[in-house]
Amino acid sequence: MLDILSSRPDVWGEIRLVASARSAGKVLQVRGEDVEVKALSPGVFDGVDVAMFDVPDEVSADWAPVAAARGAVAVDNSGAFRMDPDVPLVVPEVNPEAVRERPKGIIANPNCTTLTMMAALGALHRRWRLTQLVVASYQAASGAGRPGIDRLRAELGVVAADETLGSSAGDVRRAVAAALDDGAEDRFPFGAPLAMNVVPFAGSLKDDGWTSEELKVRNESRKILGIPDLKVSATCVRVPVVTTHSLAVHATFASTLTADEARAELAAQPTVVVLDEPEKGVYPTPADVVGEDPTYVGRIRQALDFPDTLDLFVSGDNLRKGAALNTAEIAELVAAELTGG
Ligand code: 11C
Repeated sequence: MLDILSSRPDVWGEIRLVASARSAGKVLQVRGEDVEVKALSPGVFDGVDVAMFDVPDEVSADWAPVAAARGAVAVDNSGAFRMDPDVPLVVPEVNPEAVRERPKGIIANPNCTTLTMMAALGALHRRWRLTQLVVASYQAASGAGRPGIDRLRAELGVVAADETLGSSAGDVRRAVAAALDDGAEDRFPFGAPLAMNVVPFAGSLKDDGWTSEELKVRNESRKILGIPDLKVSATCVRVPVVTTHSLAVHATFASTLTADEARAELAAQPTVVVLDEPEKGVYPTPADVVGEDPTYVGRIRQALDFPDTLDLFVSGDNLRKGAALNTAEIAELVAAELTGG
């Protein structure tokens, strides 16, 4: 967030940094200046126009209303308010007008898995009307925060040191558990080893075998796109990538569209990059997209047996567009509104 605020057009006056009491007094750099972190308290929001929250759900649930009551517009990156009917859920490329309908003074930023495909799907929906969405995600370890990154790196270190691993059932599981968890095989933060593996589980377990991530993809896509009855089915999978989520998308539209038409429409979007020359090995991969702001799309195909359906592959940096960048973009829309733009 600090990096993004420092590199985007500077529309801000004072930037106040706020954190828990444990971090108060630390000095961090933003816009090239040293700024001392203040401890979270109601008074820190006095005089603030826009408060960007990047904290756990329960902290946002308590404090975003406090910021709003003190006169700030809260832009919240947690899951606390996303499905509240009085809180808009905004992706500036898709529903920028929604920022102005905020009766609670709170605007929500979507989940990074949903966000990764929204700029592309929003553009296709505007032209061909989306009716069904089936996706599989390929989610990076940083979706689970810094501990997730540290864990993946530690596991990669373990498996890199033994070239016999990956040849018999359970050998990676046993080696990682022995090296990192005192041999316990029930402590994997990702549910199973992530190095040399993929894990078909992200988030927490909800009813009927669905995960919280899969339900967020369904509910948030419907709300952002404004299609309450959109048929959605998602399988969320964690992959051994540090940062950048990807999705394989199978999207059905109200009318027939060709891959060329979709490619041209996507290429015309300012925040979408089409990388789609498979004959030359050109398609998005997370390792090539990390650190970038746009959504990258490739492998665009008209589904062979479904002429109204596209298959495509999308990659986007989950920490930038998937989180801090979209939050900053929403905040900039509010700043423009407040300054008469
Ligand atoms: C993950 N998408 O990759 C999650 C992280 O609802 O904001 C973000 C969770 C959220 O683990």
